[in-house]
Amino acid sequence: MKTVFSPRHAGHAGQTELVGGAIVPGFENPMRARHIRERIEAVALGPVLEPVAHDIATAKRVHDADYIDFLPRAWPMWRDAGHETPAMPFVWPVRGLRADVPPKTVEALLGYYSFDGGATFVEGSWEAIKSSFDTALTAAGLVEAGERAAFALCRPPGHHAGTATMGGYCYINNAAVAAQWFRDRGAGRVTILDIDYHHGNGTQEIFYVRADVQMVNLHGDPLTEYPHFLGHRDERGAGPGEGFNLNYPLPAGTGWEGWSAALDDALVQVAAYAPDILVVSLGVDTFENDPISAFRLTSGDYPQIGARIAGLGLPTLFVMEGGYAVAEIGVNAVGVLTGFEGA
Ligand code: OKP
Ligand code: ZN
Repeated sequence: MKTVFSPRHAGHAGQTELVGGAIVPGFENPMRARHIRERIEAVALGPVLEPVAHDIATAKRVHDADYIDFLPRAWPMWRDAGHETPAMPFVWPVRGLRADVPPKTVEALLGYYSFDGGATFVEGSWEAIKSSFDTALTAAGLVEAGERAAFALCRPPGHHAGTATMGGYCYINNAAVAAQWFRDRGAGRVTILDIDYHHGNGTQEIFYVRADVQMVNLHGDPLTEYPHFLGHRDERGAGPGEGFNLNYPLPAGTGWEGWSAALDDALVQVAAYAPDILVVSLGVDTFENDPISAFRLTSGDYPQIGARIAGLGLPTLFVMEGGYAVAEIGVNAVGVLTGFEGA
């Protein structure tokens, strides 16, 4: 399997985040991509290609234009406002406040365009965000050109990014951009299967009223797990999209037995939808030792996930999302890919 990977992810570094009231080093760090890349070479998964630059207008097919236009401006505005620390929002237009009047200062705009404080900016962030978008589209191009599958080693991840909001380490929704790109290139139906530990709230929001993109999500129950405010079982799509959004919230502590049973049910639903293309939002924070998650999958489980997905027999684009057990992230993510290839 070919991988697309950009060294430009590495400028998105030195992030901090608030955990329990304390500022700590960000879990979403450059070592993640480095370990995955090294594992690809160690197992000789296949060639690693650099992405081709794509027009950012393609991101505006699934995100609001003003939101996308803000992303490259966030760090320069923050710096010009006199800050030196990572740019982080701290006020949001939630219930009872107005979200229909765009504010003018960078501090306010960061809140206007986010749903939490988890998507921060440093100087190299935009270049990394753009490279992640380019990586997804370049890998999508490989599948479009006839590859059975391709791996977009995206960093930063994307599945929490909605129509006009960043959050949870995500800025541009790479999987959603790729799915829309396949549609625009003539695919009739696309399925996004999101197996990251966290619910792909951004992807769900983007496609919620659409029947042409099926969204299937396996994740920690939002009653206790991030992002908390979306991802319940009763969210099944709306209007023409009714029935095309499927959520499998699972309790903290879920291991292979419970998780794989949900996957098998999900795969039956995907097969029934009969998409032309499958996009997998690949997170491996379902791993038993993940520092911010609570499922109990083991490294030996990941190749089986890949094999079961391969059983669909669909052209498949894997898009990297989360996974924070840095030492094992390569073994686990690449395990899914080798399992897919071996099936
Ligand atoms: C991004 B992805 C829990 C804090 C959660 C944000 C997690 C974002 C995960 N103590 N912080 O879906 O892997
Ligand atoms: Zn996650």
